[in-house]
Amino acid sequence: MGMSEASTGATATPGSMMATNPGAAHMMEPIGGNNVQQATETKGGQPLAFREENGVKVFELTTKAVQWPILDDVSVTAWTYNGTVPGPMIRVTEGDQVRVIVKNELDDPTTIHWHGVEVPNAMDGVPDVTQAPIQPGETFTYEFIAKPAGTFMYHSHYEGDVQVSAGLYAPFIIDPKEPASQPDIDKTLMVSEWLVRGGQTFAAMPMGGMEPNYFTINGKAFPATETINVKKGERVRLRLIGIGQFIHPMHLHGMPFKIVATDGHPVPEAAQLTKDTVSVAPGERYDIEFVATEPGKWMLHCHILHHTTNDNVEPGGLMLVFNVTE
Ligand SMILES: [Cu+2]
Repeated sequence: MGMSEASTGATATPGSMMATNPGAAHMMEPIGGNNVQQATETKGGQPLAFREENGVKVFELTTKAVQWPILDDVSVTAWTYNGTVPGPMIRVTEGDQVRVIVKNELDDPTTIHWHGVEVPNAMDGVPDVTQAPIQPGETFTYEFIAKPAGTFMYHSHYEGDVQVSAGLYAPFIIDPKEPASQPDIDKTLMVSEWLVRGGQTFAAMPMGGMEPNYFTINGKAFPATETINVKKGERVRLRLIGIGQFIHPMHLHGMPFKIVATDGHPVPEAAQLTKDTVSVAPGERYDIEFVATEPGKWMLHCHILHHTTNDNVEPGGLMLVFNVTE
């Protein structure tokens, strides 16, 4: 997806496009690449294994394009970390020395930003500001101490409007050194959007002709979203992460919740709001907790109700079921 291709004027454009700046052409090209493989994994956001080298936790990521199923019969062309959407979860403990080796197998340059993690400036992943972009075929190593504890994420910072929308995002969880009481269920849910038209995938964004027609939680649209099974009386923590370009007021049926952390930082108990809906804006994280007191199949869904459709057909998109049993 280089500028030479963009300047030929052969760019496929979805719908009515308003951008006339040639520099904006990257937004309008379909997500693709020379080597798009079928995804071999079906679940994104799973914990990434690491090795220990002299007290450093070493993780390896490879950026690559895959066909990623968001529904049984709908796949998107996604740019991924290690072949899944979201990419694999990096989960470490506060104070850990972390090294992440990133190999770029995309046709485009990329970088990684450690969103909310307090890293040294040179590790912040902003192209041409804190580092040179990682060119196709190149490898770059990030290294930093994991701090503070909380719910964070990592994502591309290179042409982020396209690359993040295309799937280059994943959870980064830092557990406290001395954890407070642990919930029985601890789920991280990353919310985003897609534009699929004519069998091609485009980066969805809030501009004319680029609005999304699919919406995913952890890379899946309802009914392909995970059903979360909970026993009555269990305490549930959800780490909601907005990583698309739209705001999503996430509403839980059946049981109110408390907002226990915002953007990774704990909310003092006296300040914790009791809510049944929380708007998750792009880049934000909300950790919410509730006790599953009522048996039944309870929905968590976005309350912009168009976001609970698949290509304009309800039900779909940003819905998932909590199955609370005795
Ligand atoms: Cu929404």
